[in-house]
Amino acid sequence: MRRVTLTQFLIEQQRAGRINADLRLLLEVVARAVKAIAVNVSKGALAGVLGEAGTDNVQGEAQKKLDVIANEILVQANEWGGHLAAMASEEVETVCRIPFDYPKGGYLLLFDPLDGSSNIDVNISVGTIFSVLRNPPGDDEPQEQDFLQPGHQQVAAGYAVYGPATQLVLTVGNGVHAFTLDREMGSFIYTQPYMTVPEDTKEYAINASNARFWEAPVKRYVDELQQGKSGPRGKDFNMRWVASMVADVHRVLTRGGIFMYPLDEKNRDKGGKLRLMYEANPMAMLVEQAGGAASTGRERILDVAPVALHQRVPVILGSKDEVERVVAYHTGA
Ligand code: AHM
Ligand code: MG
Repeated sequence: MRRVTLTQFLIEQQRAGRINADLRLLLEVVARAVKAIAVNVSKGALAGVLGEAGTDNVQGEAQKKLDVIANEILVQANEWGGHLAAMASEEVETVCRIPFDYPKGGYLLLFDPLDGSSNIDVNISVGTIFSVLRNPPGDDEPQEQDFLQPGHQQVAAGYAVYGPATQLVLTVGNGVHAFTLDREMGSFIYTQPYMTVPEDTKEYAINASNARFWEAPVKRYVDELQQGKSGPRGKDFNMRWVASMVADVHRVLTRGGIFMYPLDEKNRDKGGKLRLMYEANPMAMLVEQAGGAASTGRERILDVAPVALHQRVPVILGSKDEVERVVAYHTGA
């Protein structure tokens, strides 16, 4: 069987006029960084990379050593290629600038270097999430303001999941495509073209320990699912919660379902739990590109006008009918 590599896939996307040479290079470099992160994640205790780094990130959360390592790998891989105007990372408070001795390009790269890092020490899947925007013309030294573009302006988005296999899932606005890392060859092989979120679902993902903090529409929706066959939905639902958004969303993209980190009494002051620019927007683009839907409960995620780099939002995404139902419960439609 002929194997198509990520490199070949990207060259074909360029030939078809869907991406230019700079965006191709950008995605190649992100993929290379992801391979380096995968090596570190898979070595675990052998490389002494587990545990706390002894520092807090901008969100006031304790950083794991691998949070810091993954961030450094992404920044160092991307700063010299000439394709970026600047970067922003969930782990860094301000805009990451391109060192003055390297050329600058037209794109902005945003990432969550290691999502789900509370799972690292227990050997459960973690991931990297990224989003690509255009640098607004005329701004040579991008400021935070230049990054604050709504998610529908993303030109590419994707994630890597470091599970039993390492997979890279990406979109450039033409469907969702998945690649699996062949560790012996060191290359990503095209394994799932045009992923689609199955419409019919019997699976939901939410951290149910927060149930007492949820708003009424979420309580109602989950309560109806839990009533199973004898309730208004007339069928039984299964629940899954990995607590790595990448792994939970990967499952939704693969076999359907709904993923929710809604607004609740605990996270209301912050606006939600998950980050708009590094988590919600890229995942929303992927899910929409796969035929699903993504909402805050009150608004399409990709239409949220960002006000801050590290802004948080409620996230409800997955199979379209289910997301629309949760939105209807919120809006009373
Ligand atoms: P992180 O970026 O600091 O790892 O936090 C985001 C993660 C998501 O991957 C996951 O969906 C969520 O936090 C889990 O939160 P909780 O532990 O409250 O269930
Ligand atoms: Mg995260």
